Amino acid sequence: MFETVLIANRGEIALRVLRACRELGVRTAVVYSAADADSAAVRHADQAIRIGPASSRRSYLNAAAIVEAARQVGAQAVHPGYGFLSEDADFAEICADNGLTFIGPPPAVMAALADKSSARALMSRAGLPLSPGSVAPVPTAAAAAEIAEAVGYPVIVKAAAGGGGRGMTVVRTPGELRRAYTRTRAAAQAAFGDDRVYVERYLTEARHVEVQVLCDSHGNGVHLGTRDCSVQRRHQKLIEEAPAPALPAAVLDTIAETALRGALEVGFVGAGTLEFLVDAEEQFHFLEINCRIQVEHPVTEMVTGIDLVHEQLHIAAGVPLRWRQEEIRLRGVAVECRVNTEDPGRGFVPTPGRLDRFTPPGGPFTRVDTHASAGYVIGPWYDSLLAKVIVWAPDRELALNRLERALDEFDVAGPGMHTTIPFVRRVLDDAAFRKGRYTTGLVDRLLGVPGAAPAQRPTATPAPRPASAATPDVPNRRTR
Ligand code: MV4
Repeated sequence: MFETVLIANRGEIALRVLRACRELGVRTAVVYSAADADSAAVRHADQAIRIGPASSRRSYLNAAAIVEAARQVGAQAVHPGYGFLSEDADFAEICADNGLTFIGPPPAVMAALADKSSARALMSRAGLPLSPGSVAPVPTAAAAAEIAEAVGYPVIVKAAAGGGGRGMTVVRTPGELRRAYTRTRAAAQAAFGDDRVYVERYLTEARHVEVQVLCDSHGNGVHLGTRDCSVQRRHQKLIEEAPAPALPAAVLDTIAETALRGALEVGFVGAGTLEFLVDAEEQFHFLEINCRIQVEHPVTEMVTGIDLVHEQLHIAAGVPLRWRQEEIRLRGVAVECRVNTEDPGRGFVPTPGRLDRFTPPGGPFTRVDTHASAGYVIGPWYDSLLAKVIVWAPDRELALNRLERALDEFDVAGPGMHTTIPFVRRVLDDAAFRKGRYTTGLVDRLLGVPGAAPAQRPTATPAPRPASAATPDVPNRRTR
């Protein structure tokens, strides 16, 4: 095992990684920006290195400063957390060039999978079912139109360099295609410096189901079952649960086993997540693979009893996988909700500021992952994730009741401060959600977004549309 690991992240995930290191007897060093000098990770780490000003570009995205910090503290490995440099193959390579172990897949595997078009081609070759559409990048608007005609409308134009919902345009009719194609390419060029796009049939009313895998550097792998992450607003997840509900165990097993086969086939190493859409006919389609620890990893930890960050550290240190597939048992149901400092009544605008009161919930089978405490100041520079509340119970009904109980206890207050708790409560109250029969259309329906699909049950009364539903996103948040 490593002697010292450098944690190249902030917020709750920096603390999460720090705790895992400490439990394994690994010394911790954390980098921080000027805005995070008073953070919990800085307080708890064995060493803390200031690497730059608040601006992420000049701190948490500054590869040279991070590598220099690792040299200063004598770290052997770098844990990138999620977001920031966690899926940056160039950073992984810079680490390797400087004799540092990047805690994640080999740089070449990361690069091949970061390109969503290439990931699609690799997974298709490995036998994974894809949503109908192009595998190679689509070179012209005419070629896009041809593919769209073949797979049928609606279609979605996606940037090869995108992912996580960035750089995608839904196209409902042939008349809109040329313009959407041209605009998506231009937007992809501006955002990623890469204008390649591909075209898929757009699957509506599907569920977002993902599979957690662990693969070691000796060709062994296991899957840790599924998570449903369909409750998203503008590709920010709000509620995640494990296992995915209301699907037959045989279907979930097939998806999980197929995902693991794909990961092993492409030489994946580390903790990874394969994303699928599951349609109304219970057919599944590969979307993309994420090469990092994910925000929602705790729900998988709660149903498997396996600490995913421990496993990441062991795998990066070259230790053979410590689990056989038969040893991994899924028990009960875990549900996580994200508590963001945002105002759901005003289009989820971030509400940074001082936390005058902050008392997170407690109680049985209730876990809170947070970096915050009373008096802590949420700055405007980074994402607005304040805390994750995760509960476990033997069955889904009790897990949802337990989450509601935990949210009742959560006391957060400060000047101008709002949280996503009231909106999460509305989801937990929703009849389709309660039954586990919900899709990626759920949040838009609750928000009364025009064109949103009706509820699963056509008799349900639509929620009134809040005045805020059209407020645009604030652009300083990172996608995870
Ligand atoms: C899709 C899709 C439907 N059809 N692709 C969003 C995040 C990224 N990982 C892929 N995503 C999607 N890709 C096809 N061909 C639906 C999603 C999607 C989604 C879309 C609208 C609103 C919420 C969503 C939540 C998860 C996934």
